[in-house]
Amino acid sequence: MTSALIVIDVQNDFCSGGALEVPEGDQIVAPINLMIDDASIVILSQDWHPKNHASFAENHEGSTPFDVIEMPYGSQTLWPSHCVMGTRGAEFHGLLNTSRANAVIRKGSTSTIDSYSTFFENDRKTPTGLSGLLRECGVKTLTLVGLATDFCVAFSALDAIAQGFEVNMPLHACRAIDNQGSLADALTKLKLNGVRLV
Ligand code: VGL
Ligand code: ZN
Repeated sequence: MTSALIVIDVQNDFCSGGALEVPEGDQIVAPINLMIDDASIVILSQDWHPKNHASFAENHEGSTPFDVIEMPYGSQTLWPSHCVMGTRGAEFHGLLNTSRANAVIRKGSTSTIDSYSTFFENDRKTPTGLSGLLRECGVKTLTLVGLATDFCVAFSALDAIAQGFEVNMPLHACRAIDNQGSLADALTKLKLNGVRLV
């Protein structure tokens, strides 16, 4: 049975000194590199926003990071500006082994909508094409790792389940933002939906 390793958003802005630093984010690079060595299919995802992106607090007057606003597709946490396309912050962590990647999926490039998941934008409808790619390659089982456990990895895992894949999430290779209980909420949802937390 074919499986794929999906490495979510291991980018400078989510690592130490980055614009949206995830605590201990750097610590997952070494374990992920080991998993990359053993994987038959490797997909990397990259958060890739235009400067005027609607998820940036800076683009909403009077807002500060971590405020929550209502958008046409639901509530949206506002973030410090991060992973702006073409900047150093959007590049992969310098020690991540990107050489064996079969494909890189970029997401969050439409200014009006965020995309935590590497399968669908936050409207839960607009696809990135990843499902089709995996299906065409005969992939049935996914291992999801990366940043952040409670946002992009969790949203990707839930979409993957909804798309009919079996999903493993080794938590030693993920780290969380954990804003206002977001990690506990995500872990509960992941378990309920059949994601295997290992
Ligand atoms: C992410 C917040 C905003 C993530 C991306 O990779 O988890 N979180 N953009
Ligand atoms: Zn983002």
